[in-house]
Amino acid sequence: MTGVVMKILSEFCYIKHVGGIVVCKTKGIFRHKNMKVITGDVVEFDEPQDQEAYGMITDIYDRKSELYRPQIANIDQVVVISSVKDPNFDSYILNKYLTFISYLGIKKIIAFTKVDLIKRDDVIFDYIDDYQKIGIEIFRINNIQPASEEWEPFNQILVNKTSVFTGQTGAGKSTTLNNLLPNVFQKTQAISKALGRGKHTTTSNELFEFNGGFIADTPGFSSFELKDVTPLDVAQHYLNFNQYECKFNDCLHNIDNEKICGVVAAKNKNEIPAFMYSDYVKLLLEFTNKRGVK
Ligand SMILES: Nc1nc2c(ncn2[C@@H]2O[C@H](COP(=O)(O)OP(=O)(O)O)[C@@H](O)[C@H]2O)c(=O)[nH]1
Ligand SMILES: [Mg+2]
Ligand SMILES: [Zn+2]
Repeated sequence: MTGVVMKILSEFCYIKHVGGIVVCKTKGIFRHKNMKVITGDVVEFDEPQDQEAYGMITDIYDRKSELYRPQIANIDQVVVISSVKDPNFDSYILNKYLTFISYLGIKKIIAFTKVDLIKRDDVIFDYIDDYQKIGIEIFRINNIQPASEEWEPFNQILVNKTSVFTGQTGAGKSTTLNNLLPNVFQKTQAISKALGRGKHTTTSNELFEFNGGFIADTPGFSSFELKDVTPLDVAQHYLNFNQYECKFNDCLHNIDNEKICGVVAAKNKNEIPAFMYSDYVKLLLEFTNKRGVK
């Protein structure tokens, strides 16, 4: 039988399959082969026999994507929860993590929260619109009014997908998840609190069923592992820069020659918003320096 690992508690894997949830252990043979089952894995398993309380996982399917902290496999999309105020909108942090999500080969989506805290004509909305203009899917979320119309399209993108929520502390990840999963998510958090564990210890490695797919929370950006990212990775995965053609294959888009670099040409034509390019230059520098100290 085949199923998806929803969570792992010590040696027990909770597997969702067509018939419901079954608890399984992994075979010792996996440890020899250096294979480890993680949350999100699609696995093959034998159901519990007569007297046994648990079944056995017999095989792990190849992963189409993998996040390391928290360790979750087969993620279709990462939703970056980004508040427009408290904490204030920070394009650099956002752009950095959008780059990393693309680097992992995962689709990126932005949900801007706390839109109720700024005026309709606030300049922040121009920045938000720029993401949409360059082709990134964005949503505006007001968690104070979870029943409002804006939630319907947001609900739709989560249908049949495995989505991971991330973002800065205080951006509204948990509040958004509570609004999507009022019963399940809150209950889990209440339990982990009662057990005296940190809020995230039980939830961050757990998939919750939603709209035919799954959702997982993460402790936030700080957990992302960026050390393997090179300046060239940044160049190739930053926002939508890969849609522009450059004369060099390994172009870092930092030579001031629009005949060679399609990105520089697009920037000069204002097709790329200025803040997105200046964040890029800063990011490139951050990762160049990082390599230097390695
Ligand atoms: N005004 C307003 N406050 C929000 C919104 N979303 C979250 N908050 C508040 O922001 C604070 C941090 O939210 P939380 O979900 O704990 O953030 P997390 O650290 O990303 O999980 C809480 O006090 C929430 O009530 C929103 O859309 N509007
Ligand atoms: Mg939280
Ligand atoms: Zn270039």
